[in-house]
Amino acid sequence: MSLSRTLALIGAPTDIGAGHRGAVMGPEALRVAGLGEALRERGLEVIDTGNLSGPANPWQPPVDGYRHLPQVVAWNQLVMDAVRTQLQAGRLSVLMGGDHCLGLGSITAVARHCRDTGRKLRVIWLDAHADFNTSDVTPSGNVHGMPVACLCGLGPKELTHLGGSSPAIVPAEIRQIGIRSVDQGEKRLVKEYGLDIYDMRYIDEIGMKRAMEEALEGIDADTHVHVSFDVDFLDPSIAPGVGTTVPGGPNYREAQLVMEMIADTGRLGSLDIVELNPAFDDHNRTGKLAVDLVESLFGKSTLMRD
Ligand code: 6HN
Ligand code: MN
Ligand code: MN
Ligand code: MN
Repeated sequence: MSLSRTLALIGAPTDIGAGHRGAVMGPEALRVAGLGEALRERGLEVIDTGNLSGPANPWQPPVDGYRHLPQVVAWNQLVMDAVRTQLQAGRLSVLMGGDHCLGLGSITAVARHCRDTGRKLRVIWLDAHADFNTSDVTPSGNVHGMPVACLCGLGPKELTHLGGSSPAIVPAEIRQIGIRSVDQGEKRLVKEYGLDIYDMRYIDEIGMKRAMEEALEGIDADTHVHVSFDVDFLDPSIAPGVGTTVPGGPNYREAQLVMEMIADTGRLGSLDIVELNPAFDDHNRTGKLAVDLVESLFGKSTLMRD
């Protein structure tokens, strides 16, 4: 089974799940940074499907522990349907967010596609945060801090059952890399659910190469790899264009190595690029870096290797 060489870009311009305004501009910043052209240069046929159109951000305080829940549900339904349509058409799907609450809709669609086609799923979640909060423990009510919990069946029914059945994925299908900010109650939950977290301390101690070897272990010809790339994964010194910076993230080469090692699996089937916030960026520097890293994710390397 060989992976598709046709790729669909899906824009989801919203900051509905975030605590800062601005991720709504993410898809356009990625286009301006040349995402489509860069992927074409990698030999892929790229179709830009344009932007989804969902509810505006009413910018309200949380209700029962969730901010903008109805709008978050609406956006995730749109994303789920769009990703599903592209995967069913045999295309690689690339979601351009938007904030990370959209990972829920994207991965729900990917998980369903894997079930329908009898493939295994491996989600590689690149992030400073575990995104495993619930309404009881969230410090903010922002749903971009909750998508992994919802995917694992923990959260409001509208989100946990987005794709019909719940949970959409099991913790054994996901590896989280680069984590360095986990909230107090969230710590207890990720332990209870047994999430496989490669936090920055672990990466510092064993090195990115070994951490990634462990995270990618077991991927075979029947595995669909989904990468959920929260741009705040990167150290803020190289990627200031995000709303929730956390110091102590991967540097430029560590981040490239992550992408190169995922590319080497040859199993990448779908991608989210989320949390890019041009309002915090410096001349689209973070957008350009994201494109540079995505080129590596699609196999651009310094030398020919085999
Ligand atoms: N993201 N843990 C914090 C919260 O409010 O729940 C921050 C979450 C950030 C989420 O960056 O995708
Ligand atoms: Mn995130
Ligand atoms: Mn994050
Ligand atoms: Mn380091």
